[in-house]
Amino acid sequence: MSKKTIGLLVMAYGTPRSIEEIEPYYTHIRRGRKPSDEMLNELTERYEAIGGISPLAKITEEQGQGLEKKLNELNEDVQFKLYLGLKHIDPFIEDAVDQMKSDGIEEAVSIVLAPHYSTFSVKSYNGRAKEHSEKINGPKIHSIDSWYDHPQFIQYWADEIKKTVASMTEEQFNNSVVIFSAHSLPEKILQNGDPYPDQLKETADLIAKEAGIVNYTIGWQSEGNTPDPWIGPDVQDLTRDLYNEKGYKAFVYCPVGFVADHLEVLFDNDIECKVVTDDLGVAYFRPEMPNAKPKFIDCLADVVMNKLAEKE
Ligand code: FEC
Repeated sequence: MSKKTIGLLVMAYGTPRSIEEIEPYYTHIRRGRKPSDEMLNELTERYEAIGGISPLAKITEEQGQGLEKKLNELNEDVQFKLYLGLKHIDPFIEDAVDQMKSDGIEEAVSIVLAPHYSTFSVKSYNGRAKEHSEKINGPKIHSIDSWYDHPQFIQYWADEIKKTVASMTEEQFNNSVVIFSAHSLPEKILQNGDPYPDQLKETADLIAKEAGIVNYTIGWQSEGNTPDPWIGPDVQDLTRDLYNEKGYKAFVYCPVGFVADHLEVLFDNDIECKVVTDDLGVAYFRPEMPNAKPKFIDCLADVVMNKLAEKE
């Protein structure tokens, strides 16, 4: 008897794969409004500053393939088949759902490569997948909402922080602070009781406890280019405030709201935050991102397995 195939819908933000793709990508992020030349140039310069294009496309692919492989190693009676669905560039989430339908997939599990739930992010990924599937009479999708407190995710960051701490001088360690951050969102999400900020705080508390860190706080980064107020404090302002108030000499940035090396980390942390720490004459540390490291893939596989066990 042939094994049942379950669709593994892995959803991620997406990134332009060439300079030419920056404009359509940015237009999609802006819900169809073309960016001005000035905005486009500014974004292109940010990509140039991290080497031309972002490594995100390759990493997302590796994460998806690693997860598919791990799940197939763990399960003998079913076969998982990977479908990548991106938020802002092809293959879009809807393309992946279409592909599942044309491959005859009847049941799928979906995971977003972002740990924390927000109405602005994870809800929209899962909503797009389910709505499209209902529209085309496609597969039944079991959506995962969040995994910000998964023990293996917490352990990943705690281990990275311990490695970072081990590389510090004693003076740096005695005067260090860890800043846990996620992508900022417009403040209006808070009016409807969005769980996003509380989930970030819980991630930070759990990691700090596991790593034995006492000096830590949360911050927000990468806020968008729109007139709305965004959730703060912004990590750069926070760095200056912490320096002025507490005199820390070493800053450890943990962008735990992301899972890969990409523009928002390589530019917003490694360039923008570092400009601030250099200006203050203090040390900058940024532990490695999970990317497709086996420990992280194992964590994602456990998240998927738990979801499937829940439905049985
Ligand atoms: O190419 C790369 O390497 C970077 C990809 C990238 C990731 C990412 C993650 C998140 N975003 C979230 C929310 C918003 C909101 C706006 C917004 C704007 C941008 C722009 C770029 C961009 N985002 Fe993004 N984000 C990435 C890239 N993001 C480029 C446009 C230029 C700019 O504003 O900086 C504002 C939209 C608007 O203008 O109305 C809101 C959230 C995440 C984390 C969760 C996830 O991965 O889905 C939330 C990666």
